[in-house]
Amino acid sequence: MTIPNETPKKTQVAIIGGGVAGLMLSQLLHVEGISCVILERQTRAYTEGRIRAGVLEFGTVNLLRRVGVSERMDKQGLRHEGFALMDDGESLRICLHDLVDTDVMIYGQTEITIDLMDACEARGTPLVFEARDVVLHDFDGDAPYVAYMKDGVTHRLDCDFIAGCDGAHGVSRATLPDAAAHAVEKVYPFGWLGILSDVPPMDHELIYSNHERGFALASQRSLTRSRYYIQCDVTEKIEDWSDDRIWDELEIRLGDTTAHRITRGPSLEKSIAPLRSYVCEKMQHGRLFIAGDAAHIVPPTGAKGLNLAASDVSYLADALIAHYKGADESGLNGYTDRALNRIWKAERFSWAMTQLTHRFPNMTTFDRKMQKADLSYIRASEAAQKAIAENYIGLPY
Ligand code: FAS
Ligand code: PHB
Repeated sequence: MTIPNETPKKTQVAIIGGGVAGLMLSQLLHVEGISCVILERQTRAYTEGRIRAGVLEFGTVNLLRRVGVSERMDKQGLRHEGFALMDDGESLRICLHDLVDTDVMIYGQTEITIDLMDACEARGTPLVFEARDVVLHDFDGDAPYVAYMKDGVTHRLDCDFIAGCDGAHGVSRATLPDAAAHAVEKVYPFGWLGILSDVPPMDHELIYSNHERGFALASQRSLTRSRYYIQCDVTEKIEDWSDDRIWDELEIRLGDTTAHRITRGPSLEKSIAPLRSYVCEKMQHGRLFIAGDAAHIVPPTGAKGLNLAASDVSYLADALIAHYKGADESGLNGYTDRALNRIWKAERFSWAMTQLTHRFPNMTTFDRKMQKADLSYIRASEAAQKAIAENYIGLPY
C-alpha cells in the first residue's frame, strides 16, 4: 500500500528501505521541509513484525524526540540505569547512572518502526510498500532516478539524492561502485538464538552472562514481555530447539542463583541470527549515500546496530539540510569520514563485549584466563567501568 495513494514521480530525496534508518531519515528531512519518498520491498505488516533491537542510546531517544515521534516511547519505554555482567555466576553491575549520569531506554525496534510509520502516514510522507526490483540510476550526475516495480507496473522516481537504507542485503551497497573493495569483515564462529515471550523479565535490568556452556542474555521489551538470547553454533536449526529446551539452557547459563527468577512461557517468536562485524568504508558515490545496516553490521552484544543507524542518518540529514538550506556541500562531502569515526568505535565496543562474554570454540586456557582477568580488572576499576558505561549509553555524535 502506498501512503498516500498516488505514486510520486519526483522528490528531493529517494530513500530505499523502510526500516529504522529509512524511516528516521524521512522524518528528520520532513521536519525541515525536505521532500522524500520511501521505497520498501516488503509489506507493512512484514516490516512491522520483525523482532530485532531493544536498547536505545540517549542519542537515538533524542532523535525520536527531535522529530516528534517519541510520545509512546516516553510513555511505555523503560529507563534502565544499569546492566549486569555475569561470569560463571558471579555478577557485576555496571551502574550507568552513577558512572556517566545517563540511562538507556528499553523500547523495541518493532515499536519504533510502528511509531515512525504512523508518523509517515500522518505527515503524508509517501511510503511505497512492496516496491520491487528497485534499480538506482545516474547517481554519478546531478539528476539521479530510481526505477521500481509496483503491482506489476514499472515506475520512475526522479530525485536529487538517493539514500540507501536497505540493510545488509539491499540493492544500494550492491550498486555502490567499488564497495566490495572497501569492505572489512570479521565472522564469529557462533550465532544467537533469540526467544520472545509474554512473561515478566527475570530482573529489572539486562544480564549478560558468560557461562561455560556459552553466552546468554536476559533482556526485555516491557514489564510483561521478555527477550532472551543464547549463544549457539551457526549450524543449529531453530526447529531443533523446543521452547522447553531454550528455557532449560537459559536457566543453566543465567546462573543457578538467579535461574528461579526465570518465568517460562510460549515463544511468540524464536530465531537464530549469525554474528559478524562488517564495515563498508565507502558510504557514498556521487549522489548515492548509504546508511545503517547497508553500511555496517555489528554483533548485537553491544546493542549498537539500531543506534548506529540513528547516528548515520543524523549525519546524513544534517548534510542534506545544509545543502538545501545554504548550498553548503561540506556535510555531504564529509559524510563518510564523519560516520566512520563513530562506526568504528561502536564496532570496537561490540567486538570487545563479544570477546568478554562469549565462549569461543577452541578457546585455550590462556584465552579463558584473559577473560577472567579482564572482568577482574573491570570489577576493581571505576575507570574501566566508566569506559564500558560511556560506550554502552552511546558515544557523542
Ligand atoms: P533494516 O534491515 O532494519 O531495514 C532495511 C529495510 O530495507 C528493510 O525493511 C528491507 O525490507 C528493505 N529492503 C531491503 N532491500 C530492499 C530493496 N532492494 N528495495 C527496497 N527495500 C529493501 N541490533 C541491536 O541493536 N540489537 C539487537 O538485538 C539486534 N538484533 C537483530 C536481529 C536480527 C535478526 C537482525 C537481522 C538484526 C538485528 N539487529 C540488532 C540489528 C538491527 O537492529 C539493525 O541494526 C537495524 O535494523 C538497522 O536498521 P536499517 O539500517 O534500517 O536496516
Ligand atoms: C535485545 O533486547 O534485543 C537486546 C538487548 C541488548 C543487546 C542485544 C539485544 O545487547
